[in-house]
Amino acid sequence: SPSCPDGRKRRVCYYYDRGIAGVDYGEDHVMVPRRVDMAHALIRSYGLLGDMSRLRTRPATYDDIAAFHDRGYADLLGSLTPEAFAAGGEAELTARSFNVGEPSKKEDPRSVDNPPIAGLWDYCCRYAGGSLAAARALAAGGYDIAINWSGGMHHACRDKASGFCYVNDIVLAIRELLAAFARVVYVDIDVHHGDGVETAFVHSGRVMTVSFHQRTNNDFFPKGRGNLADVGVGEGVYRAVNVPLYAGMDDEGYYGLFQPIMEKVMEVFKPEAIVMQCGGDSLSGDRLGRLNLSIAGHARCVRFMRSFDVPLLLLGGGGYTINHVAACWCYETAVAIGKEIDDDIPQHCYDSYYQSQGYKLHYTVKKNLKNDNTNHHMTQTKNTVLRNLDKLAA
Ligand code: V1P
Ligand code: CA
Ligand code: ZN
Repeated sequence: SPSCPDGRKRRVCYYYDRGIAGVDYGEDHVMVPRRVDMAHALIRSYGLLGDMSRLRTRPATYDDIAAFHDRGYADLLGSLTPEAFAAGGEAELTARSFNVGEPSKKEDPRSVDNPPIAGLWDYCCRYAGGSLAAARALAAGGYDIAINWSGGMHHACRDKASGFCYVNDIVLAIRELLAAFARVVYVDIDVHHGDGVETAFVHSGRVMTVSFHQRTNNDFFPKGRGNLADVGVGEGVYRAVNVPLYAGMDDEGYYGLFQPIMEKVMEVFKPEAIVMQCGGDSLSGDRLGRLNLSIAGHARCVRFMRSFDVPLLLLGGGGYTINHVAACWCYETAVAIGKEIDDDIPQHCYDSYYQSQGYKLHYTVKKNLKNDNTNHHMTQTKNTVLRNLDKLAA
């Protein structure tokens, strides 16, 4: 089958913690944790759970989280409640100092990226616990691919929340992998730049970070990050890779950059493990992103990373048109397993969400969206990145 060109199956383990489905960022917020429950229900309805080990997830502990995060920040996450925040005073001030319920356009709830949500600490421990358990399963050698669609919170910083992310489960997972593997590559196909992960390892010679992301007038979130010229610092020079893209990018243009760049990354850096953030906001029709990838185009990148036969950690991330995201992560789960699945969505508890796409997994991308990526821009970007990577070749 096309998802398994080398004819080899992979041992896949899958982490899903039901405690995440009910988390609520607020009525007007675009981040909907229930999309992971939708993906899970779809995965189950396609019968894919039988092709993977579903392992228990122990929520991350305070010490797990404090291995990367500032203790003052971890303490805030562990103690903040929506009630204490609303009461004002010390709790609100401390929260705001860590960018939770951050000050922005006054009293406009829609502008609060990181709200002081109910069950905040529990939520962080659960999604981070999944990524940590997945990393440990790969480090122990029992599995080839580990999946946690509730992880991938790439913007969280050591001492502050950012872009809907509170705890950076990716950084925690990579640190865990570094105990078993000499070098780890991180690749991020979320429409946003993976700034939290890049910053955490910008000096590291053992972690290469690669992000493909949208760039519009230099003000697309996170503002000012992910420039082609940002290549890492000190031991980390040429081990940060940034691929800025303009709106309207299609499957062909995206893969035309992804394939040669990741091939070169694998050749010169020779990682012993891969962490891939599969944010679904790079898909066509996303509420925040303006790229034009199909599910097949997005998943082709996952299939390509899988083909190297290096331990692979698959994580979620952004994705704001939730029916598209759930369909995408279900399809990518099938790709990980090496199984082709039918385009017709089986009857299940969430099937009404897929009515607008004719109950098909592979919905149709926008036909008349302008692609702002010229061939000239894409060739220049590719050549600059490949030239930088050449400097790492022995
Ligand atoms: O642009 C900003 C902030 C507001 N200023 C202080 C800067 N925030 C963005 C954040 C996007 C986060 C993406 C997360 C991820 O990469 C990983 C999970 O996908 C933002 C946007 C926007 N269009 O960029 N926040 C919101 N929209 C938003 C919309 C509705 C409700 C709350 C926030
Ligand atoms: Ca990205
Ligand atoms: Zn994103």
